[in-house]
Amino acid sequence: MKQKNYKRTTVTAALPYANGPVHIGHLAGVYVPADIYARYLRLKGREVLFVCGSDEHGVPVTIRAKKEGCTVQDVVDRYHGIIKKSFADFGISFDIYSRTTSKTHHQFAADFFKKLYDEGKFVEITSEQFYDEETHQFLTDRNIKGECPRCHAEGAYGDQCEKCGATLSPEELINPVNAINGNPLVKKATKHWYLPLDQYQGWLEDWILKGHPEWRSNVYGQCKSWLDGGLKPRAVTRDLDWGIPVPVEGAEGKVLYVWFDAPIGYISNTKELCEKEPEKWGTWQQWWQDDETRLIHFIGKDNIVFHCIVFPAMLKAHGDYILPDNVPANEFLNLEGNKISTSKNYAVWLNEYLEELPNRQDELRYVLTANAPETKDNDFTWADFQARCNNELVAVYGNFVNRALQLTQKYYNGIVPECGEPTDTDKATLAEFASVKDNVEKLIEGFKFREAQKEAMNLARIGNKYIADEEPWKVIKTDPERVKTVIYISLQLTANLAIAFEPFLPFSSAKLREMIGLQIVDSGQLTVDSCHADCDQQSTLNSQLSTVNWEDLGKTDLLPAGKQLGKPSLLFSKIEDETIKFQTDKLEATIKANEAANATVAPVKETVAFDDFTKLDIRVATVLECERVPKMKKLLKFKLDDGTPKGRTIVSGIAQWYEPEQLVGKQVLFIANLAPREFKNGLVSEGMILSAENYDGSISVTTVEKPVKGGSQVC
Ligand code: B3M
Ligand code: ZN
Repeated sequence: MKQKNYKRTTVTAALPYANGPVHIGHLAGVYVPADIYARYLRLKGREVLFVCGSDEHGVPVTIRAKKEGCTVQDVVDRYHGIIKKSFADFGISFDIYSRTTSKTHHQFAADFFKKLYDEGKFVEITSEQFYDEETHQFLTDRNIKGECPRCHAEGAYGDQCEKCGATLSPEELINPVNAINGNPLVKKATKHWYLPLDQYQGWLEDWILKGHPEWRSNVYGQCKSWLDGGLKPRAVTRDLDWGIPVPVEGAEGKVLYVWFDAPIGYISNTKELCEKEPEKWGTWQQWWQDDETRLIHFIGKDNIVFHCIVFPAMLKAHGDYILPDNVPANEFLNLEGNKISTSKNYAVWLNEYLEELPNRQDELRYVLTANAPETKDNDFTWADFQARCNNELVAVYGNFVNRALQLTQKYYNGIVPECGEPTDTDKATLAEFASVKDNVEKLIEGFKFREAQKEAMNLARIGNKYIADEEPWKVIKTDPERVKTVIYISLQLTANLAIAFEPFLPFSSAKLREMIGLQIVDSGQLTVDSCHADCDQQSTLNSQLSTVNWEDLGKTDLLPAGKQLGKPSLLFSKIEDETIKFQTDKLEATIKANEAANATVAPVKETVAFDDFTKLDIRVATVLECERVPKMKKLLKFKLDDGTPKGRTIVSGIAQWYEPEQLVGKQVLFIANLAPREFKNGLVSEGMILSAENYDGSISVTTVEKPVKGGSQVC
């Protein structure tokens, strides 16, 4: 298909729910790829608007508020702040990050609804829905709980069972109740407005299936299966007290469905920006209603239907709007083999990452892109993070740049030397460089970011190999003229790397550019304190700065001979084992805590009569000796002071949980009148030591709170 030449691009990134902080899954799936794309376009000198904001409506925020015992407004205010800061900290260069509780958005979304309503684009349907008679509330799917009809787990939601993953409707739940208070539910009639997607079926088939065969296969495939299944009308309003009130008489207690208002947020946030800085951004209509504008939605795979089917149908119903040209949705990122989960706190939260690994934004951006879930679900592991940082960023990119800059300092006081006659190797190296631009471009424009970054890293590999093969540190003794050429070429490669990595690793590119005095067109803001370059160099280097852009990539004269470079410092440093261990321990602890929270208590055994209970003689003894039993791995042999001159021997199967010496001197509980038991090797156990099992199956010996005399009875 021929690509149309667009004048400008509107890039959107899914609006994250303000019901928790953002984690690496969000970053990998949506925000890093979107940011690479937006930065790349800016570097190319294209007109681009990168828009996002918090999604502050919907049920999840209301559930969070109930859980935390605060108002919904408190929840969204808090998480909006945290999320916005995390994005800025990671260099996600939105031109605007606003929120769906803004006045502009409420007005815009209500007007959008009203226009469709007035033009008769909705159908009104009255249906029976679950109702809590005590609180006088209709309940949304998420607020209904019950037994899963598939796996019979308790506590499945009205839209999904988290145990077996089944997609459900509340009608299917066995014994549905109000998830908040456990009240039983009745069915009651309620009226809602529906977008009749069935009426858009033919149009959507033409537009997507015929018009966009180039979309990623996961996106195209999901659309096709929705279309093949036949579209049905979808409710765009809900009975809820949090959200944008339905702007129609007689609709009290109803709000716009969150998935109706959230995508409109892309447009209203654009409007907010354009109204704030009209000279810079022009009108919002330019970004949303002009045929010369290309619209790209970055999202995760669970949002495909809304961005490819529902939102386009809304835009079509409204008229005037452009439609997305591409929707490069990613699959999911797992964490150490498990699903990332906000509700189970199983994630690497961006705010915590930066506290624990300060100034390492680019390391995370790099690994998330290298492992991006573009075609299938992928796994993030800390071991892989460490390996990629140390073996690629430090050992290849960082090492090459550091060698080139340090040698320039050492031999030429930081001044770029003259280039002599290039050898065949020099020419081949430079030619390889020249081809990188086209490759990276094609890949980025085809939304293949992991391949594109790999290509940029290959550039660093070429440089690393070149300098290692040419060995300027040896040649300097025999042929100092030749070294000038080798260093000259190495410095050109260095400058190329600063450009090639700019969309991917903006922090280290900024640092590198400062060291070599290379100014680039603005690819997007970085927060000042997170750009850790040595800023004193700025003043001395400014006079020699030349401004480059993406088109300069591949050039071999970016740093002219005679140019004074700044003081070099390391671009990356190694990630130590302790750092990784800290992170993996933290995840393990979360898993344990979740297991503990879910652990079920064993059912209580049949009742026994008091007389039966008194038949057991439970006593306290002091452990005199404790040792392992040869050839019987599970057993520990105890010599106990049970108050008798002879003492007592008990054998217990707890060797897996204790070192024998840990128990010597401890007071333990034991059953004194249990019939003796003989083991295969002739060993006789005269009773049983009592212990308790933990949720993870580990064993803890029971003991007394204050020392007592050996043989004292437990009553
Ligand atoms: N907030 C769902 C999500 O975060 C939703 C996206 C809205 S984009 C318009 O996955
Ligand atoms: Zn289930």
